[in-house]
Amino acid sequence: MILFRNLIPLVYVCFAFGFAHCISPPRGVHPLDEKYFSVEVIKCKDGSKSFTRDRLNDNFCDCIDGTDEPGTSACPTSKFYCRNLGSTPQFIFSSRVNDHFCDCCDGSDEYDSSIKCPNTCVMGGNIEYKTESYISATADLDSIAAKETKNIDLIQKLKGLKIVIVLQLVLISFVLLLRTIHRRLRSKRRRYR
Ligand SMILES: [Ca+2]
Ligand SMILES: [Ca+2]
Repeated sequence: MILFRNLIPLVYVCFAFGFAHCISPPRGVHPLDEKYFSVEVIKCKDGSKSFTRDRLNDNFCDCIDGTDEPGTSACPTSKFYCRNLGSTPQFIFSSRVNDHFCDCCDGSDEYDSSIKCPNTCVMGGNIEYKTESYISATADLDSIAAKETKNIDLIQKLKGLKIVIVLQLVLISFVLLLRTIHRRLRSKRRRYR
């Protein structure tokens, strides 16, 4: 019966705010802090005051230390936790939440932004890793292109050299032919004398 009574408000919250609120942990919260935020009245971590659960991530700063806004940029002192599954989890400054720059490799910091951050965690790193890989790949392509250009230049030079050699051979053959004709003519002249 007690369990049933506890379930009624939960079901109501689920219908009122969507089932994601029932299943998902609060946004920007470290897994070890999930229990801390699971109660109905939550204390600011600096002990200054308390706030009700509906003020958690409501985009209004209630605690000076930012305890109530781990998932928004409302409190300048709060930190957003990126889960980054498949890579390294990290905390980022709340000012980086929805600032139109991808900071978490799972893209979770830009959940309400005009830009869409791809999840690059499974690619073995973060955005910087991806950018570095891209730069590295671009550099490799440039290097290959430069090598190909050098090879083409070498082939063209060899072709030019081949033409020069062929022309020289033709010239030498022509000279030899002229000399042979000249000798024959001279020998014929001697015979007629
Ligand atoms: Ca709040
Ligand atoms: Ca960001």
